[in-house]
Amino acid sequence: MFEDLLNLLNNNISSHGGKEIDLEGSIKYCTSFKKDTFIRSWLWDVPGFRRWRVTRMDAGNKIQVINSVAYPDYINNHPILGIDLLWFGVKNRLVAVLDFQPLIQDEEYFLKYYEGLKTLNNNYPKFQINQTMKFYDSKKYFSPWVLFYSGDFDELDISLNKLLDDFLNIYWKINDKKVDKHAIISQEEVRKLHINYDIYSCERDPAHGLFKSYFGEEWANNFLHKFLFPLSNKT
Ligand code: BLA
Repeated sequence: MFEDLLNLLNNNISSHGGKEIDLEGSIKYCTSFKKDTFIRSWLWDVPGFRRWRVTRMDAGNKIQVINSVAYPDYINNHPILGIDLLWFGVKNRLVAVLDFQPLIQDEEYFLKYYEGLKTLNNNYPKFQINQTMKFYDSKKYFSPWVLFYSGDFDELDISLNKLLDDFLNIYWKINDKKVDKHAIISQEEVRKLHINYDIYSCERDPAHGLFKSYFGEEWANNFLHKFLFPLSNKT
């Protein structure tokens, strides 16, 4: 479960010039005190990006997770790529969120970067936002075209692999343009917005409770602050 999605994502990153950066000890791999559960992460150095991380949690037929965030270089004001895929086995429930997370909520910005995502969103009606977010504010770092599904996995009559593949290819179209000479946001402002993204996400992320229950509080705190959102420690 999710193995194909993970391979698709990591292969896609490496085929765009991504080089794996080695991660230390328990950040790279950690086993749970609960049976047959582990979490494994990858950090990628990718042209055009200052950081791209991937995490996979495997708790067999209880929980499966793939999570990834790509932060473009500060020189670009491109949206952050956000992927959060979770499957809860007991209820066969899928939570899938894929977005080009906007640095700002601005008409011109949306016009510039969201044509592809808008089309993808139209093609996946079941992923059109039809529920309010409980943990996050849907107007902060989420776009109006976020693909968001929360419900029975069997009611989805689509291939998640195809969706992820399409989603990544559309994101590359933005990033293949290299440096945007007509950036709407200055480099310094982009840096501040990335810091705010990490602070905000670290505060809100429902993953903390999940990690605490499988890997302990100390590991959960360390993982969130050092790996998932390292800029959250900056003021
Ligand atoms: C929801 N994400 C969740 C939930 C969990 C995680 C446990 C709650 C699921 C539920 O409804 O029961 C788990 N989040 C994780 C894990 C990691 C993590 C395991 O960061 C790290 C490995 N979340 C993101 C990113 C996006 C995102 C990048 O990390 C953007 C695409 C979105 N996750 C997101 C949203 C929800 C969610 C929108 C629903 C929460 C809500 O309703 O507010």
